[in-house]
Amino acid sequence: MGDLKLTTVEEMEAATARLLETGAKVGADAWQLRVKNQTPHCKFGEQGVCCRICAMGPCRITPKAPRGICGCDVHGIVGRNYLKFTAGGAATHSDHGREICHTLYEAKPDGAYKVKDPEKLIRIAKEWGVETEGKDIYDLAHEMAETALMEYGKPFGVQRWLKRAPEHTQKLWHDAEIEPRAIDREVATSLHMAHMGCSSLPEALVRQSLRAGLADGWGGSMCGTEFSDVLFGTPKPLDTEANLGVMNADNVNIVVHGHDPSLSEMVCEYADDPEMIAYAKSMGAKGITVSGVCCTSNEVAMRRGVPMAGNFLQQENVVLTGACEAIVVDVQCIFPALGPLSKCFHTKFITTSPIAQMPDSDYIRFDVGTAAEKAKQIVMTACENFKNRKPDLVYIPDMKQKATVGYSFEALVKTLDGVTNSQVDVTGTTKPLIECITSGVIRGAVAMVGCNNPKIRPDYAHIELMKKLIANDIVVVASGCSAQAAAKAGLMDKAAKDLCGAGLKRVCELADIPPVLHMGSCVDISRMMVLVAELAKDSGLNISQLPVVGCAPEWMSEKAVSIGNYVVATGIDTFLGVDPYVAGSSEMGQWLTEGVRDWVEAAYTVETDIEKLVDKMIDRIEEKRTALGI
Ligand code: XCC
Ligand code: SF4
Repeated sequence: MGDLKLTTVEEMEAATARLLETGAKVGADAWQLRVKNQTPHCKFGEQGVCCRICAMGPCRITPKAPRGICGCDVHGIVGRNYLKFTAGGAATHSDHGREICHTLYEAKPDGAYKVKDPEKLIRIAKEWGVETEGKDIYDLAHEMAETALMEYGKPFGVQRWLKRAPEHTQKLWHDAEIEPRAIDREVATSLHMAHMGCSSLPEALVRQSLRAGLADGWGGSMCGTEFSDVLFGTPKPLDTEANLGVMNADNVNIVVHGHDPSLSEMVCEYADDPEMIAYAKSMGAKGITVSGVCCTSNEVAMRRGVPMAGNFLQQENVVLTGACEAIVVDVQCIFPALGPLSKCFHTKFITTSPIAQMPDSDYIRFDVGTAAEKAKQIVMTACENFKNRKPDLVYIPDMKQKATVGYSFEALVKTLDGVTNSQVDVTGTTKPLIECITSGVIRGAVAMVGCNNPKIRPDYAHIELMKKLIANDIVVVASGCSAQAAAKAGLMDKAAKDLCGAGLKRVCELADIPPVLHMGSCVDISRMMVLVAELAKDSGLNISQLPVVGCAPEWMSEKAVSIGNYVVATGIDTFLGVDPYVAGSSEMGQWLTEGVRDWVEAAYTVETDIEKLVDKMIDRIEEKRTALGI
């Protein structure tokens, strides 16, 4: 402890440059090169003013052509595009959640998938009013899986999970008519509204965007998180490592990438199997190293301590090491570039999901029924590929950091239990955290989430923002690629307490936590929703009064916009470092940055200047404190 040396963005960039030299040697393409070909981007697209939802178009709005052929104005076009963007994200997260429910439905005591956290299953069953007494845990699992699956298409009523929110929040949602009904319905309704000749009123389009977002965060994503915990265990703090240096040149390297833990859990299971390790040895390797990229990595890091090779814009780097025997992917955020790139090396690019099929990949179709044998086949394929490695192409940057991860809501509450001087019993609540915030030891919290985007120097915004926040005694909870940026830099090492202000440092010491807490993958932003809901209930405040904000400084995906919408709709001011293609409409800008506040007590701030972005967040947190008189 105390001897922390952060890995700087400059060091990471130097490592990437060295890997790109290998790429150049073998004639590989790279995102850095493709960005150049795509710059400058289409101005109409950037501003969101291009419409091609009917075959009379495409129409694009300019001062000389202020309306499309149907007469739609720029606000309608930008608004529809924004809603469609949201619907894409909500569908994606929610379908991931649905897959998890199906996996739970197939769980068997002697099968590949088991119920690892029966207590959590029972807790959720009670919450949902499902009878648990005397029921076999697997019968209950199947019943709960089916009940959850019904949430996707039920004809009447609103999402069950909404009841977790404080009553005040539920009332806001009800009054604004944004309570999500069936999950699939909100996606379908969004597409319906955005069809030619339906909604072109920004207010209506924004309202549905919030509703579709809520169907994700308080619907599909929450199913994904909660039932993943039931199946694979609720994360608890554990130690791991992050950055490319976690790959091991002596071992068979398998990199898991994507989002759905159903696949990666099985791959990890088999990679630990003595029979497989012996097989790797018989191929000339010393063992097997599994590491991860993107949210699949977060899932297995949180539950198994599997190291994180990197985040979104590092996915090509793992292949460029020349030491990757197989990159095994499930769904989402997978560059189609991995196909041609892996062909420049010995790497096997293994796709596994009917949802994410790509050229130049080996497709080993993975499903719940055959999970065990397919996972074994994947691990064996990787082992057999070890001998095809070209030693002169191997270069793994010697770069990694220690990270303590695994802060599920449950783990967080437990960890913070001791950090209180309270005379009253606060066990199992968020009250210790509230005390820290009220007393000013911690000024507030920021939820840092989202991707990398070449429009922002990769990881720089994540890391610099977090450093400044913790120095100002603001605790950071992180997920997705933002969490991985933190881990790679060293901010999830407990020694990072030395970068904090005196108050947060003290809390880190007392609770034995790092100042940036890894809460999981992007569907796990639902954990953050549960956290703020409980903070509000335990403090008697509204969520919007808490000195808490959300931030996605480098986001790129449709999912991120869906997330932004539900975070705002939950009452949390949200700060974006990249514009969601709404710059072309003053009315849409007005709705998102101000108008929605009348409905949900929070709104967006878009600020592409990173320095200003962090200052604005700190100011907002201090404003909230002042309003509370703390
Ligand atoms: Fe994908 Fe989830 Fe973004 Fe990372 S943070 S690039 S969405 S992996 Ni979700
Ligand atoms: Fe053009 Fe209207 Fe068709 Fe869009 S819906 S492409 S604006 S005619």
